[in-house]
Amino acid sequence: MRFLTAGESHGQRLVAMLDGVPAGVPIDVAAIDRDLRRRQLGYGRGARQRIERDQVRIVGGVRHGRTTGGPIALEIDNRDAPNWERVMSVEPVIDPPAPVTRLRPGHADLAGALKFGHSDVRDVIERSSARETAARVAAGGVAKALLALVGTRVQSEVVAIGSVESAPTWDEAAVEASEVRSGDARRSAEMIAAIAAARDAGDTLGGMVALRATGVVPGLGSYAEWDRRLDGRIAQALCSIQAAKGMEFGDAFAAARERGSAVHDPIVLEGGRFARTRNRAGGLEGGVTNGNDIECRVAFKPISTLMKPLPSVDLATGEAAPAHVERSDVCVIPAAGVVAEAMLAIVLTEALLEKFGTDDAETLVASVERYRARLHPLGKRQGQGGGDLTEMP
Ligand code: EPS
Repeated sequence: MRFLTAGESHGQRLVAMLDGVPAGVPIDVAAIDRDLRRRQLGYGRGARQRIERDQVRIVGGVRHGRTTGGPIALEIDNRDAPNWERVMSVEPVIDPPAPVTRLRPGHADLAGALKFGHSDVRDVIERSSARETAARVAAGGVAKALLALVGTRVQSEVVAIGSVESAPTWDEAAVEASEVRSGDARRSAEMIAAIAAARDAGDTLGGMVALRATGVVPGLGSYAEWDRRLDGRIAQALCSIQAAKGMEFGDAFAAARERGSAVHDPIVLEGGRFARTRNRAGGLEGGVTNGNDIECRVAFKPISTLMKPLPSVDLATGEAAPAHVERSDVCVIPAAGVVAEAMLAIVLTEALLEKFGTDDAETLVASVERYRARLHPLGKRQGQGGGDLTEMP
């Protein structure tokens, strides 16, 4: 499967293209729109989200509610675009807007301008903006639909905003009811207060998101080649999200300070099935899914557009100048969780299709069932009855 997005933050629309999705995957447009809505919510979002009402328009690859096997083309309109017609015109304009030249520390402004030789940072901002993540979430909706066929589900929960931390509850109803997507009501209130305080100070806040995939097919990825290790590929996908600066599988950073005997997850047989007494590895060993839930966390820096700007330099004059200020968010961590779900779903779908490569969903599901059944004899050989490497979904 291949996946690309295109489009600018204030251009006409965002586009996502997915190629290599098997035929026959049921696509529920309302479910994709629900995820797009979830991405727009969250305490600390800016005024832009009051303008947008993100909805997917599928313009290729789906017919009568099912994928056809052709490339899937997805579009999401930018409702704000009419207000940016002159700024974003595809054709040259006779009265171009003043260029953006005051570089924002933390944003792609300087690195992007140096790389592409832009003298107007607007050319960088428009594509580096996290608005692009709406297209990722729409594509992730297709991936989620395919994963559902083999019993795999992806969830996210906010576990830190600024210095307010909480343990994941995985209580989906509570998470979705919380304005910061934390299942812990007390911590939610503290997180909201922290965002409000940052906003009042003209500042921004980052945080952390926990991700979990359940019903994961064991054996995805590979230990045999560096670029096929699934942990590395998941890390790449998650760290590619705007503002993401780090991630860990299981509790990797805590485990780095402990001894092996405390860290590795003992293997036991439970009713003829292989099981673990804990999951500190986060569901991957040797770059391969081991059948446990995939559990990881992603750290996001605070948004880099500050209402009280940091000292910077003007790209055009080379003189000291405060950074550019424009409409932005105070905190995007609740939305970042929804984007992270999409990226994890996309990588798991890629890995699933690599292992069970096929043109149609029915054959895919049958192959996965046969593979899962093949894992039984291991338990049988040890006289434990019909064991399975993992729980069947
Ligand atoms: C975003 C839309 C953007 C920003 C945000 C993400 O809208 P606008 O730039 O029109 O306010 O709110 O983008 C950034 C934080 C950024 O640094 O570019 C969205 O839809 O997610």
